[in-house]
Amino acid sequence: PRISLISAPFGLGAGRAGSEQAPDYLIQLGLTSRLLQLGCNIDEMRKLDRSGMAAPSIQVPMNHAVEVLKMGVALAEAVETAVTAGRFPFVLGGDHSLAMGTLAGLTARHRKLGVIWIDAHADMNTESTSPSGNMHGIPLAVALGRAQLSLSHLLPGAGTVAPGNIVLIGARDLDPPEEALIWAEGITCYGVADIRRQGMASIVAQALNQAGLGMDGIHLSFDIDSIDPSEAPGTGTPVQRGLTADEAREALRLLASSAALCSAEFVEVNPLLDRNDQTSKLAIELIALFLSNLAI
Ligand code: DIR
Ligand code: MN
Ligand code: MN
Ligand code: MN
Repeated sequence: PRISLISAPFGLGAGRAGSEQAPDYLIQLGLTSRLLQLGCNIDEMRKLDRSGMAAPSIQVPMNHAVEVLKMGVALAEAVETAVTAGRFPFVLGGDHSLAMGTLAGLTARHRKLGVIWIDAHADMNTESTSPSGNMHGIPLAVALGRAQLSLSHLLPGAGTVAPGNIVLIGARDLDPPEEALIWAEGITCYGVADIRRQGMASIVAQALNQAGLGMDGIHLSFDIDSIDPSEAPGTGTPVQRGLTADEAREALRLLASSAALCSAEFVEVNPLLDRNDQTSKLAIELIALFLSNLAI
């Protein structure tokens, strides 16, 4: 498919600085040349800038909320434009608060959107349950319509994502209110033990079925902290006992091959916290694997 590569150099939704450097750093380390070498059909490359964007009028009592919302507005518009033009949006972050912008843009176009969320975390806190005040911890609660902030604050015409069409993979560090929300909404969650028992291929097949049932498309949100810190140390909130890099490779290859996938984002690489560019190099490899295997 024709891909719209949208760089979002933004990290103020995380508790530690550095993820805003990832897009430029990955490109400097050879990301785009690798994609061109592999023959990826990149139609458009955009780098977002939040300066000049107007923040929505809602007051959000969280860290850097105004900046997060401005970036979300810019990203929502870019994603909506890409989808309208028939392109596959690939968002390169940046921290995971960006998902609010991506999902706003997507739900404005796909009324029925499934979401596969590969992450050590559930990102399902609200403004009132967040232990950190960091906005990268709330995007799924916002998408569900369970927070004060909603996707439609970022883009008029944005919708919500139904709990039955959200699947979490790799989650292993959940705050109690997030666990309660997952239970209350009946959200499907595959932990690392499930992956070891059933194999990643089976988990991905189940996730595609669950997330995509009756939907217009599926969005993949990939947080690099899903991978074990031994293989991906360069991220702001590492959590032990994660996916192996091989499991991530298998998941991304299988997801890319599904015709149901309509968009993806890749977030939370922090070059400042990395060891010898280990995480950045892995990220480049995973993104190239994913984009070069995209179906359609
Ligand atoms: C924690 C950490 N649940 C929070 N979340 C992270 O701050 O809400 N998400 N790191 O990626
Ligand atoms: Mn996350
Ligand atoms: Mn995470
Ligand atoms: Mn936590």
